[in-house]
Amino acid sequence: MAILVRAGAKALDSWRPLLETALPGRDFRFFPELGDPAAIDIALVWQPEPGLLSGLPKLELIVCLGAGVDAIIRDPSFPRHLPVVRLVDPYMTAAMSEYVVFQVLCLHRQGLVYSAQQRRSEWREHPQKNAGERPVGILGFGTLGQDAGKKLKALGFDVAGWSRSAKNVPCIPTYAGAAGLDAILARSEILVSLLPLTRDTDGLLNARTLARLPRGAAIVNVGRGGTLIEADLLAALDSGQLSAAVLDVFHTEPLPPDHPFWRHPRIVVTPHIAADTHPATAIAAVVEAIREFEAGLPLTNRIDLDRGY
Ligand code: NDP
Ligand code: OXD
Repeated sequence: MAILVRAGAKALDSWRPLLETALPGRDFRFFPELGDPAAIDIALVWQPEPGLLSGLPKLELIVCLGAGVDAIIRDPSFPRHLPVVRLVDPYMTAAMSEYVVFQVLCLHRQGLVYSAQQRRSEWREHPQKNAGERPVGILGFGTLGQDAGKKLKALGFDVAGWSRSAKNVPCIPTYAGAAGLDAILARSEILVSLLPLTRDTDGLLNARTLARLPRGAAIVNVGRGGTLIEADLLAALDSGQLSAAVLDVFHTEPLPPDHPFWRHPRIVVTPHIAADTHPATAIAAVVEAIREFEAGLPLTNRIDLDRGY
């Protein structure tokens, strides 16, 4: 049987030699070269075109070449009976934490304010809190959220985390479920979202929830663009409810050139680069998922389709 690999052209150039070395003798089909679709039993995919997976009649396993599986499972024709494994790679986790720590520090140390002042040659000091006086809330306290939270905590920030199920993380207060949401919002001067996009998190950052944050709070969205109502963010910035937003993910990617976020003085835009898949390290997780599947073992990072992540 054959393994389909579907990723962007540049990523395929990296994946091809790694896969051929790690799984010698296997029959790989590098998209768009599919060959006989009925020969494919495993698909390694990132953002597959709608209909691609449902067109593989003998498919048995889907491995996502990224952490977020939303682009795979939102396809209405997606074969829902099949197991989907998401990527968990320590390199990606470390990269995400670097991004989150960097952006939280920038917000905490008023980077946007001082950059704007420099452009005006304006020498003016502002009161500065210590990290311990800065409450940071992390929505999505899973693999990535907990690592970022622990690193922010090590810098002295007053960190809390929010997840669907209750968590017990040493030295970090945690909140869970709908009942815990308002409480973490109310304490978060900087709110980081590392939520997956699911039917429950779609539009979760909206006028109502942004209004629960302390006045002048800032947000960092690195989860998925669909979790944030863009018009509500702009309104919250205009009203002063929010002071700044750092956004790495968007409803439409690439962000269209005429989108108001690009030129907003209190929005930082990065092009979905917080934590790219790094094939050289991610190969280990991909090979492990195939090994577990072929040995009939439970799949370590299998997603729960009912939860959507
Ligand atoms: P995990 O599955 O490990 O963590 C997801 C977290 O979100 C869990 O804590 C989960 O709760 C929580 N969660 C999910 N739904 C809800 C809900 N309805 N209410 C409250 N909490 C909820 O995923 P990762 O940490 O590995 O990745 C998170 C996301 O980060 C990815 O899905 C992807 O969208 C994004 N990402 C972005 C990248 C970028 O470059 N910008 C790169 C990589 C990932 P519980 O623990 O109870 O299950
Ligand atoms: C991912 C991403 O989910 O890159 O891996 O966003």
